[in-house]
Amino acid sequence: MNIEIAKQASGKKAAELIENGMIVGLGTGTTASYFIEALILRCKEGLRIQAVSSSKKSAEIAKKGNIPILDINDVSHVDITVDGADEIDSKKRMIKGGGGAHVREKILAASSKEMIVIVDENKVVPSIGHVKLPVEILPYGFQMTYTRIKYLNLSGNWRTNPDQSLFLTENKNYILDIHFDSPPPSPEKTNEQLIQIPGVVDTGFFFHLASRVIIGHLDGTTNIWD
Ligand code: A5P
Repeated sequence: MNIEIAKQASGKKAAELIENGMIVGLGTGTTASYFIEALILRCKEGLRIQAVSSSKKSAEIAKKGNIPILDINDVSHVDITVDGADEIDSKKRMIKGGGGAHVREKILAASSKEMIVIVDENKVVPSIGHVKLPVEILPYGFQMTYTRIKYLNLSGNWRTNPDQSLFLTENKNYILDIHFDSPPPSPEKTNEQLIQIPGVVDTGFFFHLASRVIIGHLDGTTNIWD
């Protein structure tokens, strides 16, 4: 499918920007996986890097390709994090977390000197909020946490596994996928209101984190927002 070509193109372009000696933050998701595969090829050609991962899945892919994975608590800094997004607008505001890894992804991105975002062209939108907003929530008192979210006139669905049990993040928390009738006029305000509620670990809103954005197109070309 062409969309895969677009994702792969952005991942490959990002891999070209990685330099010897870097500690690289690995995002999660299909586009991030294309990046990791391209990075493995570069390592086979002689690139020497180490990585920290936002998920077990990305760590597994990298390890299979012999990329050394470090524990985030054993590194003092991350040079560059490369990750996908579910939606991004022209101000580089994003919604992430379709894969349920946004809390770790945000920690990695915030700890990095640079976050490169890799997306296919369909992810670029005039305003974010068409996709559901994943919000990670502590299991303790989660129904009461949801009641307080509903006071904000927001509602959503608890993410489930195929067997209908509640999905658990790698942090052992739940995810509420909030649905907006239309994109929120101020995602920043909505984010502030949500993160002030006890029990909310973090939202999938990412602001002021992306630096370069690599957009992959259906014909396999890319362009970069600096
Ligand atoms: C993972 O939790 C997400 O933040 C992903 O980065 C995001 O959902 C993009 O995923 P795809 O590259 O699979 O579309």
